[in-house]
Formats: sequence, C-alpha cells, structure tokens
Amino acid sequence: MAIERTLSIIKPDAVAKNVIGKIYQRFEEAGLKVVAAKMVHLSATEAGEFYSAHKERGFFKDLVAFMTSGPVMVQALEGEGAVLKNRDLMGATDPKKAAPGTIRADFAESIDANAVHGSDAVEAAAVEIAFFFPGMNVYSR
Ligand code: RTP
Ligand code: MG
Repeated sequence: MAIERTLSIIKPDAVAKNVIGKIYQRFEEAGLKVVAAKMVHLSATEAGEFYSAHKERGFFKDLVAFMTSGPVMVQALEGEGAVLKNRDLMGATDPKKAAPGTIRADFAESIDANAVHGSDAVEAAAVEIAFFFPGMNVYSR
C-alpha cells in the first residue's frame, strides 16, 4: 500500500480530557508518524470553512459551535494507507456505534463531542493539510 498523509484533529472534548498523549500513542503504535502539528483555537469562520462540505446539513451549526468551544490539536499523519488506517483507529462517527478499542469508543461522549476528526479520502487529506499547514515543512523520517 502507498505511503499517504492524512489530517487528524483531536477535538475540544478530547483536549479538555487531557488525552492528547494517549491518542498520539495509538497513532504511533499503528505505524503513523506525526509529520506536522499545532494547537489552535478555531474561529467560527475557520471551522465553517473546514467543514464547508457539511454546510447544508442540519448539524452544521452545532458542529461549528462544538469545534470552536476550545482548543484543538491538529496533526498531519504519514504512513502506509494513512487515510484508512486513521479512520479505522477513530471508529464510527457515533461513539455508541464505534468498535471496541477505537478512539471514539474509548474517549468520545456523543456524535457531536466525538474526540477526533480524520480525512475521509486522499484528495480531502491534501486539501485539509493545506488548510492547516500551508506550505508546510514536512519532517519525513
Ligand atoms: P469527522 O469529519 O469529524 O472526522 O467525522 P466523520 O467523518 O466521522 O463524520 P462526518 O459525516 O464528516 O460529520 C462531521 C461531524 O459532524 C457531526 N455529525 N453530526 N447529528 C448528526 O447526524 C451528525 N452527523 C455528523 C459529527 O460530530 C461528525 O464528526
Ligand atoms: Mg468527515
């Protein structure tokens, strides 16, 4: 499988729970490397632009409110099949449906406060990485 990059966000609920390190450990144990990272507190404009694909959805307002409720930890992850691998580590959107041992099953409270974001395709990952890390220095190793 190809080496890919994906964009991961540890959402405000998981940052508030102080589990950034525990989530990073899952990435590392799965063979994903953190190749860029920063903590940011998104504005409503930024969160709305990031999730603009969902702007017509009923949950959009709640999603933007939640994503701006506190700081988030944003990282680009690199590894074999990184996009799907990260989605597998995350588990289903609704933590009640997430498989045991996934990040959302272990750390998320609800479909809104669901601990992590991950790009859903290689093309989306490129757009999302450029959104947070324009012209980024990547530290492949
Ligand atoms: P994410 O983009 O954050 O990684 O989540 P996802 O791919 O698993 O889910 P997506 O369909 O992209 O939805 C983005 C976020 O919107 C909230 N959502 N609420 N109430 C609902 O039916 C509903 N559906 C989605 C979730 O917080 C989801 O993470
Ligand atoms: Mg999504």
